[in-house]
Amino acid sequence: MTKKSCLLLFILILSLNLKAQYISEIIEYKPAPGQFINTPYGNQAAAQSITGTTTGIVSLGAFGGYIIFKFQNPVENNIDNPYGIDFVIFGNPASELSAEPGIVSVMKDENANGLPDDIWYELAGSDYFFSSAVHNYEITYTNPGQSSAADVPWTDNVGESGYIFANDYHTQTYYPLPENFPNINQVNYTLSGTKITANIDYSDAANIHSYQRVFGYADNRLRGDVNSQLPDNPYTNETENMGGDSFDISWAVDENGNYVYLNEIDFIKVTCGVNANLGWLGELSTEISGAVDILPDNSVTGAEEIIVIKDLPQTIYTGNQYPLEAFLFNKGQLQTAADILFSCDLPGTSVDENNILTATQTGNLTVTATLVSNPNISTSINVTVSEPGYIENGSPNIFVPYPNPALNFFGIKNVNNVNIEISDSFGNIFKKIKGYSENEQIDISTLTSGIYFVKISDKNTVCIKKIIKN
Ligand SMILES: [Ca+2]
Ligand SMILES: [Ca+2]
Ligand SMILES: [Ca+2]
Ligand SMILES: [Ca+2]
Repeated sequence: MTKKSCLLLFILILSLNLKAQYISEIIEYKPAPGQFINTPYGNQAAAQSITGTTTGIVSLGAFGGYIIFKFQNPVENNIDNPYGIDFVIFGNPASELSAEPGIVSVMKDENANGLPDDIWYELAGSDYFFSSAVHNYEITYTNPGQSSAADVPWTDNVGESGYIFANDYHTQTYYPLPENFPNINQVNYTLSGTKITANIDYSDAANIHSYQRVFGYADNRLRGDVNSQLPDNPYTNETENMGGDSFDISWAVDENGNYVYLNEIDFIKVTCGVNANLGWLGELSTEISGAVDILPDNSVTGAEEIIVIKDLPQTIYTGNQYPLEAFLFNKGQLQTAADILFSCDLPGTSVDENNILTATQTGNLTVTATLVSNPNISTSINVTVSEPGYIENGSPNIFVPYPNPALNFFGIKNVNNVNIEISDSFGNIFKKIKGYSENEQIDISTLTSGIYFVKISDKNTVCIKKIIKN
């Protein structure tokens, strides 16, 4: 071989290697029930639509639904990639307020047989280490056995149950049909994975919001510049470059939550990571439009350290205690030794040595978590502090709990066949009632005195009312 042809061959190999890869093959698509399942967004053709592109669309259904795909070549965990990011997954969030977080796991074909029969490692995103994450969550969906849309009952392994509600917009059956999913049991089936808590704001029933997670989830961040070859920096809030959701193989953790180094991976699994009902919008369900791998470019630099704060309720109340949690990540890896200090800007508000927040005055509160060793690294969240009152703003006023305050029993007016959930302001649920109709007496005699929230939901509405127990 001449020197010249050798050089040409080298350039050819280089240019082949430098071509970013799209998904080349769908290995498995097993959705949970959902409003898009058995439609053109939720069948095998939908799953195929995300290969070779970033503009397909497939719905994973409710919690636990998943898709497994691969690229033609392994995806390298290359330290020279921008921000360390190895691949990007695109979803379809319409705005910063419509995140439907999917959890991403990766597998290396360690036994080199071409099959995904090795070990899945979850990529630990920003919410993985919060006390609210449930790491071995399992949910079982039961086929309601109807030929058109019907509520799909579920039970989980933490003693809860509910429905994927049928809505008026999608009239087909939501449980995966045998002609589309021959491998899904037609009586019931169980899906599992890590469950994170979405931050959903139900206060305006016409505009229910699901806020973005900070990093490490699919169907979470907005798409950016279609012509960019560079990924979004997941450690900044702005959408940079191609946008979408950036992933670093170095976020991989084992079943105990310890980081595991993988030099490359062969298979990627995306699982809907939230179990939530968005009222008339239906269940929260992750959608995927495609994925692309990222090429090395060590000229790109940006922020690498970020503090993530666990969400508080949008409204907190004077006199209550709110535990705060915040973590420092460096290139997306948890820094357990970091010393983080909380501060508050509202008079009468304080955080004690156990990071418990209390407020004595109403107003708008900014809680800031600052890295003690470098005060330039900080993150803030904003909440409203209110006096405990009677009726939540923004909820349909016709659903009225009475008497309020109540001692041992209360009822709710103007409701028929709804689900009721009674929780405190931390989201701890004390009571669930299915098929409640107006004026039935709800027993709260065993609850301690204080403020509780009554979540009233049916297939069209979710609203939250406040009640005081004397
Ligand atoms: Ca990487
Ligand atoms: Ca979506
Ligand atoms: Ca294998
Ligand atoms: Ca960014």
